[in-house]
Amino acid sequence: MSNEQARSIDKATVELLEKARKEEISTVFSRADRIKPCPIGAEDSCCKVCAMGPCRLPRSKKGEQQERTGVCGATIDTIVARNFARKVAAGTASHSDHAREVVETFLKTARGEAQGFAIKDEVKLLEVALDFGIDIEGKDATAIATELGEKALNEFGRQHGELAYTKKAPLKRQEIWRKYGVMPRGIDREVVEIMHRTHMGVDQDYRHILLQTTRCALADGWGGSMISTDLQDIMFGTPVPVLGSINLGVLKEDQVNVIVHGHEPLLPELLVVASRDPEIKKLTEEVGAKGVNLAGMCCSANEVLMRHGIPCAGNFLQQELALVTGAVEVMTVDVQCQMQGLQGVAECFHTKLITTSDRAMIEGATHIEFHPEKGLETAKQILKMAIENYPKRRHAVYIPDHSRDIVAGFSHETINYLLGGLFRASYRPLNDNIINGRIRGVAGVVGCNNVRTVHDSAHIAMIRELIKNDVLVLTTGCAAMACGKAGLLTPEAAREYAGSGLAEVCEAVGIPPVLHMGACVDNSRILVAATAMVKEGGLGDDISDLPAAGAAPEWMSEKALAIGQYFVASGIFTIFGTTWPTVGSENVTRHLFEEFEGMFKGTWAYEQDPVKGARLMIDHIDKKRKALGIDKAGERVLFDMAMRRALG
Ligand code: SF4
Ligand code: MSK
Repeated sequence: MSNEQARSIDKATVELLEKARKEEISTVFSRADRIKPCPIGAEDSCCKVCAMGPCRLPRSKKGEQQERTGVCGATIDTIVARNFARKVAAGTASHSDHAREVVETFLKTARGEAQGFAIKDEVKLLEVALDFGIDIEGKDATAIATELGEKALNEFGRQHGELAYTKKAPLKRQEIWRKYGVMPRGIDREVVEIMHRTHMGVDQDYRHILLQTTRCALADGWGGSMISTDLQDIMFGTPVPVLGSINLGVLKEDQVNVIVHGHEPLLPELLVVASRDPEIKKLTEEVGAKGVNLAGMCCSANEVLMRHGIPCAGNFLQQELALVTGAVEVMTVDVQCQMQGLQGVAECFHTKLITTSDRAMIEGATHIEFHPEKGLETAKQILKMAIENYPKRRHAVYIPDHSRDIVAGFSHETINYLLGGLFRASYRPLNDNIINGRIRGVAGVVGCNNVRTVHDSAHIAMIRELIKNDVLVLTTGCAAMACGKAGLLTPEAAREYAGSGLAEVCEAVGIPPVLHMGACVDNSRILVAATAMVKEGGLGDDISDLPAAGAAPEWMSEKALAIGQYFVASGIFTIFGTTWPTVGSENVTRHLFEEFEGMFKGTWAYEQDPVKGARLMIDHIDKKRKALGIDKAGERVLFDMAMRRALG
């Protein structure tokens, strides 16, 4: 096996890694070979929050702590908890600042100030307005949207009370949050409070720090991320299942290739519109190209795939490799998960890397800022640059011949409709199939790629084990893309990979055994789906009662930790792979892995082996089935007419 083959289970990735090596192009893979992870940082036993440090408190090889405290007396527990809290704050801030941008664009759209945007889903507008307590009687869509935008914006700066969406959670869950004082007040406030509490000499009780960490994460899941998802749906349309394609083979040698990368779907939505403009089509023909081929990367890809079927070029570890093809005229990036290494790769080719957010610039890249007021103009300007760049390809193009069809776009609303039908849309059939044992349980497998593991391998190993054991998988982010590349996102995958019970249900409904629910912020859809299952009845009265579990087997970003923390605080058993950031403190780890169970009825776990991780999830699901009294397969009885009449 070549070095490259050992880095990824995806053939397109391996082929382009080989090309990068031969051409001496630096990528995340080659840099990871050079830079070994810092052992002290890996267990987060280093504090640098004041200039008397940094204070390093690593354990010896025998596991003993040589220094018990930092210079100020801070214990290893305080230091590790502070580091963890700051990561969750950064993750929450990232999702929520994305949400803020969405809300501001939403408000401009409602006021008629945003170019190219509209309110597309009026049904969802009404539903979300009701969630925010807006009186919709006698008001038109514009008035409701304006009021909703203003209320949503207030959620960020709110100082007291409870975030509006927390009322959507099961009542029992809300009571738990109130009992432990973790009900989020305002999104920004919870992030700021973590930064304050973790400043030198403030909160120095690890359990207390972790309570605020929980409150902050809940402000992400039941705040920023949920707002983002819902308002995007209202503006761009709630996703319905679409056929798309995935992997680097979606790039086209004879077309102008434009990749949208990052997280905010605002500009990408307008690039979709602009790419269909007759002027753009004419300019494309003039340079001898057969069209503009728009493709997505990372979560921007998930957004445009789910709503328009735009092809998805790849996930996190493939971003530089897309440019190594030599076929990309322009890559736009906005915020999050975009590597600075992209610019170095772009410089090896004719590719223009364009930063588009006022919050993110990359040295050497072209900066064309997106503002909703002239969004469509900006989109056209970018496409024109790409078209002009097409004749400047300097190298032979190499596009791996690997791409697959996928079905994506399973929003909560779609699952409701698909399972229950148009006239009785509900989660009843899902709950019934869980109760009768055809579906053993539900797992959310989400999150990133991490170059310290074999690209995509942990996602696929874990998910195959889950579906083989009749666990329906909901997926988002880079995990979803890994599934697409491995052929798990088509209805046919049910027959090939799923256990007989799950396959039977999937085939009856015509869905894949793994449902692609969107981007990172769309993990909020999983919370909504879990809540809908509870409210449907028969599976307990809280999310923690459900036979359900979560995982991020290849996580790398701070956002993943925020997601994991709000999953756990919502009552979901959650497993992370790759590495775990609190191993420096046994107390902090015990608190998160054991004591949380008693408090939040959900807990963290860490397991590097994805199949063992899946087994732990299945054990948890079985434990919950037993507690619900549905662990014995129900006898399937065929009702004759007399029995039906007796039912009344
Ligand atoms: Fe060291 Fe305390 Fe300063 Fe942290 S806050 S760097 S432990 S002295
Ligand atoms: S893009 S956060 S690598 S899922 Fe959302 Fe992928 Fe993780 Fe970024």
